[in-house]
Amino acid sequence: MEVKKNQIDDFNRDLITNHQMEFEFLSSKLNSRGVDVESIIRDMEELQIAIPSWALGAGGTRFGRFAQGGTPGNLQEKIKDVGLIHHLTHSAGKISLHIPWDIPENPTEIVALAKENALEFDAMNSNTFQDQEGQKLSYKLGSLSHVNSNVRQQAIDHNKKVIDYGCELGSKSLTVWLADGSNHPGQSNFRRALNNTFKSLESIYNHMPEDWSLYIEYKPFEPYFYSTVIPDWGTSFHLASSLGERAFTLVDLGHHLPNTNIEQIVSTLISAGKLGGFHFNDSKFADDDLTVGSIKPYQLFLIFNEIVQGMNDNVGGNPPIAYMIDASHNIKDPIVDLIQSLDSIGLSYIKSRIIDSKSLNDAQLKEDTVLASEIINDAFQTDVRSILREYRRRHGAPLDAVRFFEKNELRSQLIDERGRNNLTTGL
Ligand SMILES: [Mn+2]
Repeated sequence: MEVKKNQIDDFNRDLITNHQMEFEFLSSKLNSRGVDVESIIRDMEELQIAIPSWALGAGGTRFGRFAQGGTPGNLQEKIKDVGLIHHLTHSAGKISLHIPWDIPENPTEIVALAKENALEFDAMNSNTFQDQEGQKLSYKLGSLSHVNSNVRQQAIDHNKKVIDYGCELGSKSLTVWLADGSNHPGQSNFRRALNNTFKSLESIYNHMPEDWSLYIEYKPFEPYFYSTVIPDWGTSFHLASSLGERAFTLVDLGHHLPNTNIEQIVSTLISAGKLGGFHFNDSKFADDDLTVGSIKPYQLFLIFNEIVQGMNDNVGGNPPIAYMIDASHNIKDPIVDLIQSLDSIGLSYIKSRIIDSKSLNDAQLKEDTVLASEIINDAFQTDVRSILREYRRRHGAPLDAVRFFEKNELRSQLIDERGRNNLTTGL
């Protein structure tokens, strides 16, 4: 399926007058306050969010899965879907593959297709949280932390293989989400499990080429409910610091207990130069994988504030952060949902950029709590949607990507091409 330039031009024609009015009004207001709107629009080009290959199909819950028609049946179609999302937003220029769900059988062809769709390969994701068909040893009681060295070696070899696949695609990083944990007190020796994990990660780390990075994700519970081997950022940070300078912590928004101050974690990690990756999603209760910014947009804005300020000073020498949407949708059209997530990310980023950071700093130093909170609130309450639209317009994208997708019945076209009942690999 191809979206033509004239389709986008026709769509934008109806919205352009209103848009221009709104954008000019907001720009002049912000410019008069010393905000350089043009530089924000320019910098948005750098804010490319990776789409994971498992997010294009219908997600399920442990109770089942409801079919979505026209979802991708292979890696090629997944790349085309991400290409479409990028074409409609100019914000999703990266794809993140999961092995073994998306093994690139013909890397040369896959690299060419990604290039055709203006996509780069972001972090590779390994999987030792499931047993695969024909797998010799089971991960039921752990993988990198397992008490049996043969199981650990199998998990290490899998991660090395994922790095090798990534090298063929031009990826530069590996994300390890370790599901290992225990369900019963006494089942696992915490110190042994952590030590085994470190040794396993060390072996994986040493397999990475010089220009690769390792991202270590953490999660407090699920799939195990008594303990997790890497439950929090402190454990991830400890492992990353012990491994070396190319190992980093990865923050996934959904991997925190309720009410955790995630923006403070982000701030601490950037100060230490150890924030490698960031996974976006939203949640009400646990790791719900809901649309980014749909439940807690204020939190997302505060996180971006820390990222923008932290990366500006960057005293800790933090490398550029690898962003990815890590969500799974079982009700909405996955493409529409990803576009809505990208909208939320873009808006939060813009709002964090219009914070009057100099006045905020002055207020903090003058101990003026009220003024400091007013400055933060003023940025959050500003409707910055016209800046996001202007960014999209300048890159030949529709002013409203969700409406464009629906108005042009793009899902129906995908169903015509791929069928109504095809299966997408993934969760
Ligand atoms: Mn994640």
